[in-house]
Amino acid sequence: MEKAWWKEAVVYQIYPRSFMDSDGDGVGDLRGIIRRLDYIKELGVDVIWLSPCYKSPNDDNGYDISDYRDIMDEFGTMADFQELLQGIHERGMKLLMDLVVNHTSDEHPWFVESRKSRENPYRDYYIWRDGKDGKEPNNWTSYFSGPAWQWDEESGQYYLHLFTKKQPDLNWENPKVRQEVYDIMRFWLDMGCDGFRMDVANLYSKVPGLPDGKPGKGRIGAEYYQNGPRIHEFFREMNREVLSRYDIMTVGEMSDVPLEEALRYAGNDSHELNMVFQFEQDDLDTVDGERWAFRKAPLPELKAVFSKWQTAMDGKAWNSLYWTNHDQPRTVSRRGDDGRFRKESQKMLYTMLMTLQGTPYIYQGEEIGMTNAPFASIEDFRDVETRNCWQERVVKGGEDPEKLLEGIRHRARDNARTPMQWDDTENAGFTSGTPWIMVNPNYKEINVKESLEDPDSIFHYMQQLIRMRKSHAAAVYGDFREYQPEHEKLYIYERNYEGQKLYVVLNFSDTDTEFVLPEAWKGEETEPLLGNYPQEPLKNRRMRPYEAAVYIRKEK
Ligand code: TEU
Repeated sequence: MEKAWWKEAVVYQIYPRSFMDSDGDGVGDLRGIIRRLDYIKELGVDVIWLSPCYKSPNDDNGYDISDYRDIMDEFGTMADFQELLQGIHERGMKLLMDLVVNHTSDEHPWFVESRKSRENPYRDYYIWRDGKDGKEPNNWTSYFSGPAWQWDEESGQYYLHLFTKKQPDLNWENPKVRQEVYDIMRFWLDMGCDGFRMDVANLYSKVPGLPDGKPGKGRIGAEYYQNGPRIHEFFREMNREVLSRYDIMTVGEMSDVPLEEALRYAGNDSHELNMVFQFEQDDLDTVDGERWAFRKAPLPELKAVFSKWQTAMDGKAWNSLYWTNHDQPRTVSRRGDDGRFRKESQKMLYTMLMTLQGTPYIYQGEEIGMTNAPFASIEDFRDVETRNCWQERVVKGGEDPEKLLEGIRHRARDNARTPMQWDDTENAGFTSGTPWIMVNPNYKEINVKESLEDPDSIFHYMQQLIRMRKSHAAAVYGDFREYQPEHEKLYIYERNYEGQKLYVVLNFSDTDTEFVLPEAWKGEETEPLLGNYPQEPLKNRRMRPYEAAVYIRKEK
């Protein structure tokens, strides 16, 4: 197993809009982040991934970029950015930028040109097609409701947008587009940035001819643009021209990436990317293509997903490990217990993340156990995905609003986007103005100040976890073996690396649960390494509610 700094790193994701507001406009900004760098450093992470901070009309909170070489007005200036980068480097951390190049904003100068006429030199930067029988060129639907095509009156054609109509898809078939993207990447890397998280990175290559997709309940057309025919060629080209020339880290965000594909994108010898975010754990909640279903996946199913990726990638490719991000509900509400056992369950869940093979990603607020928000009505939501869907299904489609709202409450991306809770003062110390989205009222109890004061807090436990990972190579590089996979409440596994052995036992339930020592562990001499309750020896015993216990084999 080849060692690398990005395999040993722990990443912290910042969603700038919701992190810290320094100027009272209710929107987080770069100077706010600068103010909190010591806090992030104290947690013990190595890398900060910054969600997009480029110029943007914010139809999708910065995932619609109108200038890739400048900073969004609400977030600050290029000088602020440089100060932030320097502050990160001075503290021995690195900065991962968000690269959003499947699409641009419709306000990007390329698209402004492109839509002017069919003859415009930028026409072919995007995907334009004639209609079919007075309708869209094909039946593909957008991730954010409705058809994936928008009619443009002036030039008399449709353009493709897999996300909102203000996010037209770039035409990666055009070599000029790819060179533009590589130039943008060089711009940020030459400035000193340390890598990229690549947005919807498996959607760049569409099947030529753009055939109709298979009709069904969920999104239509995905089989013709996910992991498309030229995608690996594009990444090898990008790697040759840009990535291989810098000592950086890359992670491609890829919903619907089968294991065989991930082994190619992130394979040791693939010369593509370092790792991918795969969505299999998230997809467990979805029932029958319903985006807003909120089934809590039974533990054996969740374990099967993680164990499969652990085993299959070992020695061949590298995993990324995450529970949530700016697109997912809060971890403790989704996988743990955000009531009575909030602290215990959050600690247990992150014990798992920090004891698996791969690079762990912590989303802002997870280190203090932030929860889903009690959104009262549709007016409380800001996310374009949610609002579009409401428009389509309730306003136009006449669906039962209460039923849909219930699903949205559980699954909405806004759950992760409420402001970071810094203290128990007004607006949780996030802003002196009016926050752009509601603050979770539980900030009085759940906040950074409280967490730093409480020696038993999730924050301090997370620090211990990160330190443990850094001082035990088996936690990073060890291979993975699972026991009792059919157990409905416990996740039991070991990690082995060059004679170092870790044993992990996790209770995913809110009740005392009988733990029976696996046959293979009998007679081993072990000692407790870490846990979220007072530690007990590794033996047949009761695991307490949401207990996590990590052991290490005694040195001979
Ligand atoms: O997300 C891609 C994406 O399709 C999912 O994360 C999606 O938001 C989720 O499955 C819910 O439907 C990326 C970004 O992370 C997201 O914030 C952007 O909105 C999207 O791409 C478009 O750029």
